[in-house]
Amino acid sequence: MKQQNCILVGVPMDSGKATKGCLMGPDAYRTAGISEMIRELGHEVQDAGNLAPAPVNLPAQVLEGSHAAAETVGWTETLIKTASEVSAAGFPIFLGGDHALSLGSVAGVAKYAKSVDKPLFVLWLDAHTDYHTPETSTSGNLHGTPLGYVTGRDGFDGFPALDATVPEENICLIGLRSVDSAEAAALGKSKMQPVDMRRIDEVGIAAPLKAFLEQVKAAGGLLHVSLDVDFLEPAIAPAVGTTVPGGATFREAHLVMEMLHDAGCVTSLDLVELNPFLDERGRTASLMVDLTASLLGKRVFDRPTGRF
Ligand code: EXY
Ligand code: MN
Ligand code: MN
Ligand code: MN
Repeated sequence: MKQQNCILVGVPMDSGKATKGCLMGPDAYRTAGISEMIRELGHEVQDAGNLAPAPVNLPAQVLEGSHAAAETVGWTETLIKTASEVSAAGFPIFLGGDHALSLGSVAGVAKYAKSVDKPLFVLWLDAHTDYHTPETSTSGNLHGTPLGYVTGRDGFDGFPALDATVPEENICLIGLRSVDSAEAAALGKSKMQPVDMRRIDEVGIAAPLKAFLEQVKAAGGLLHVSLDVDFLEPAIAPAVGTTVPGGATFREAHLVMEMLHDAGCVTSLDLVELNPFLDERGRTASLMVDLTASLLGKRVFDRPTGRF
């Protein structure tokens, strides 16, 4: 990856679900040394500080049954604007905050991609599909809906109209092991590329990722990576409210990030769902920063190409 101008955007967002704690995420990454890590790898880094949601008054019946809907709509408005602007200036790294931030970060990056006439691809590293709409969600937690929104599914009345949707065939989900029945039904009719842990058990994590990266590069696309802490095996990353056993191992996660670096097509990143309140001595925050380092080129040594 060439030298990047990394722009950290703090998104202390907790409105996508009932449990609190993700609002402490941005400062946990800062405490874990994310800026210093980026600079040590030879990249530029700016910290844009923390965003706040736009003030929004939703009519009461709109999105009723969804938790903290007005606040989430306000965050989405702010994030669409910020993500499209920051994408033009550098490599945005959105420090979450819960996964509902991706309603706005992905929609904003899609808006930018459209403005530069490039296709946008999304790699969703997550135990969950997050493909609900407010109408299909049984929990009413909007952090389970970002892919529903950015692909243009119906049912998001009250949210900003999208400047650009992400084509479903441009989305690859890796790490799936918790899919609600309504999502499974919708997934069956979708063109998204779901890779569950069973497939990873059978063929390894590299093969499906390599195929997706070849698709991105063939299209000359931009690639947004959305990394949810719960993609990882809870034993190595406990600080998340929606843990699901049987996640990606330490090495599988680093291999994904190293392959993404080598492919050279990643243009924006979400780090989401960290809840420092659930962490032991910041070890989950530190792991997420280490994984980001692998995405930005950190290596044990520079393996001479073609030798071993
Ligand atoms: N599918 C479940 C729901 O919609 O409530 C769980 C969603 C968890 C979402 C986290 C961010 O990945
Ligand atoms: Mn998620
Ligand atoms: Mn998840
Ligand atoms: Mn409708």
